[in-house]
Amino acid sequence: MGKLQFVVLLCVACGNDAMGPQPEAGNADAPSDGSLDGRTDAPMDASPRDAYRCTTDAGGGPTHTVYLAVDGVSLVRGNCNEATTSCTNLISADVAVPPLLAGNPNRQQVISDLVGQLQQTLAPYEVAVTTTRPATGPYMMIVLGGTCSQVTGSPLCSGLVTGFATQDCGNQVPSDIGLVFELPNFNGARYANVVMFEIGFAIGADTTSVQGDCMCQSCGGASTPCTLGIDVPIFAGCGGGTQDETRIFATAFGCR
Ligand SMILES: [Ca+2]
Repeated sequence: MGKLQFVVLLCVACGNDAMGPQPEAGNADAPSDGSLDGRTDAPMDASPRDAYRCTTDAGGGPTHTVYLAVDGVSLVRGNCNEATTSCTNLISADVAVPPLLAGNPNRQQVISDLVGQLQQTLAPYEVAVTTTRPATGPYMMIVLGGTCSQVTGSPLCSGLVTGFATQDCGNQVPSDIGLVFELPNFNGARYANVVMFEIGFAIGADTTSVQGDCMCQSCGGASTPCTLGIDVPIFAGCGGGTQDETRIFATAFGCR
């Protein structure tokens, strides 16, 4: 099992100084290629970096899956981060997460919008988004539903917290689990942005304060689709400096 990094709270509007890693100041000379420590680069490593933007088919590769658990799932507390067994260290006790927006008349529309936006944002990459649990792993599982306190029992929960995730520096864990909480007035687009953040976190991307970026830690309330940047200044969760998010996604999933 890969090493587990720290847990980050993704917030609707919490300030960067309120929680989470601090920005690294004046580090203009840091590597800008977003390379992942200890990881062998994917075959499309040939420069120029445009190759990472998945503008052309890189020749296929394994199909990856992001499973959105929106219909309720039982999570098991453990020192683990394993979607196939629903085992996670993000919770304080075993918990049955309720379905997302149970009883809400807009439920299906929200889920449809959420899936649609994710599929559009991830279209360049070799990754499928589904609400049906795969029969076998590996797959990433993003659990949506329940309140932060209800699901995690964590004292860190507040009305601003939209999700919990474990940062997987170097993407060593193949079947990560992320949690997204049910929040008032969140539509599909807003949920999609939170999920994108968690997917990035689970493949080793770092957090940023850049508005509109998918790894923006304090942009959880944004209702327009987030984007993946190329030279994004980041906090120092895995490294620091800047990161090429298109490269990180292409390395993790491959180009479609
Ligand atoms: Ca991972």
